[in-house]
Amino acid sequence: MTRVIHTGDTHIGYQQYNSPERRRDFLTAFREVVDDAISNDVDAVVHAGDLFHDRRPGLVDLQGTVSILRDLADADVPFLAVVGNHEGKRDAQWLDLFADLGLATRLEAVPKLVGDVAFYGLDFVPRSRRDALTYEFDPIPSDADRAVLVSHGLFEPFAHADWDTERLLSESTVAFDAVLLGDNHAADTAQVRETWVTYCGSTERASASERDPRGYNLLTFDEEVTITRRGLTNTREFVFIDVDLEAGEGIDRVQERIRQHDLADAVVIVTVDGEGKPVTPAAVEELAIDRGALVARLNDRRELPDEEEDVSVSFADPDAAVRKRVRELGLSNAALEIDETVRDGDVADTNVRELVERRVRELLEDDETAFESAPDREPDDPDVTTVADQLHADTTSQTAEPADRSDSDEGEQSEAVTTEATASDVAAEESSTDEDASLGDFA
Ligand SMILES: [Mn+2]
Repeated sequence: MTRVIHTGDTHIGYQQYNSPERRRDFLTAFREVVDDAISNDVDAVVHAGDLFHDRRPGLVDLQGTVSILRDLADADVPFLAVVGNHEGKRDAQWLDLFADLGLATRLEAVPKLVGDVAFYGLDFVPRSRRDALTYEFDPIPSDADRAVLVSHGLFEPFAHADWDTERLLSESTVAFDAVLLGDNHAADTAQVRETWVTYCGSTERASASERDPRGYNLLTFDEEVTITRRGLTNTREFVFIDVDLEAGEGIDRVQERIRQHDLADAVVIVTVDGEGKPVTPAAVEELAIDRGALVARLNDRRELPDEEEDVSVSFADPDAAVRKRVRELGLSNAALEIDETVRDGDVADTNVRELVERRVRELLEDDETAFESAPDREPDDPDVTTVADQLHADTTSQTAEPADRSDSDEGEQSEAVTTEATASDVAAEESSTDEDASLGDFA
């Protein structure tokens, strides 16, 4: 019998909501998974990608990761992993460094045997290159009873899928008993052509859309393949407060609802829908922080007119001018989030188009009015372009060039793009109304 933990999407180094505590949380969650692996004496920890939130993790995050992997290695539990879309670099991978240190095995087309199970790996592959994939793997060793593929991407038959699992399984030179996946942060399991296909889910919430408790999978390979879900107990508490306001109701009603919850050390997500009067983020966030919350965010789904804004712009500070101009566009929070993704220096150029497409789809699924503009100008103002126009113009003009020259430039970005990102990074840090700059289920 062979038992392994299947985890992934740990996103170490993510300073969510600009909170240093949140940054530590992602490392703590990985620590808990590894501690469980050691105390349960499993045969391996399998990581399905996005160990790091981006391809430039900080030194403290790297030190913490090495320390955790060292404890796992000292307990003689192998760490087998593939590279996710967020952490991928052009030449060598962080995972290669850990392998050099004897702390990890990078899974590939040549199997790694654990007990009687042969583990294969397939790193994240951008969609533009998937048609050319041949799914060729080395034969299953004669002393193996089972074959397992570990990969990262949005596979069918799960939500937002763009990767053909049937084709993978039918064209693969190896018959897999199970496919262990990362990328979709929602844990789920299905059967495709007699093969178990499963997502372990993220270990900390990388976006406010991840409401379910976090955990990982425990797989047992015996007469049968058994997939069991295990919950994590030390993840940051998230308190979701959904308020549907009636006409005439406002901040008083929202605050009343906030007071009904224990918010100590929690991330508090207040979502307002319905009608009623304007509610300012500050009024919500201050009360929640007063009551002990670590972080609080207001997500106002209603369409209410904004107050007039001062339109003067100083060009002494170009970054400030960009921030101001973006605010004046009357973009929805959803559009602002996409704008940040496009200009985010941490997203590899070749991934931008795909990430934006995924995020737009998710936002629309969540709320079909997500991209309606904040009506801060007269609708008959001839100077107003629609949000769709803006978004189209922004994404096409900014992604076309990097995408076209893409193949040789998967990992590193040009100076121009890196410089562009500075403004959005600052804007993201100063934004108080937006959620986080994450990519929801796909971050
Ligand atoms: Mn991820």
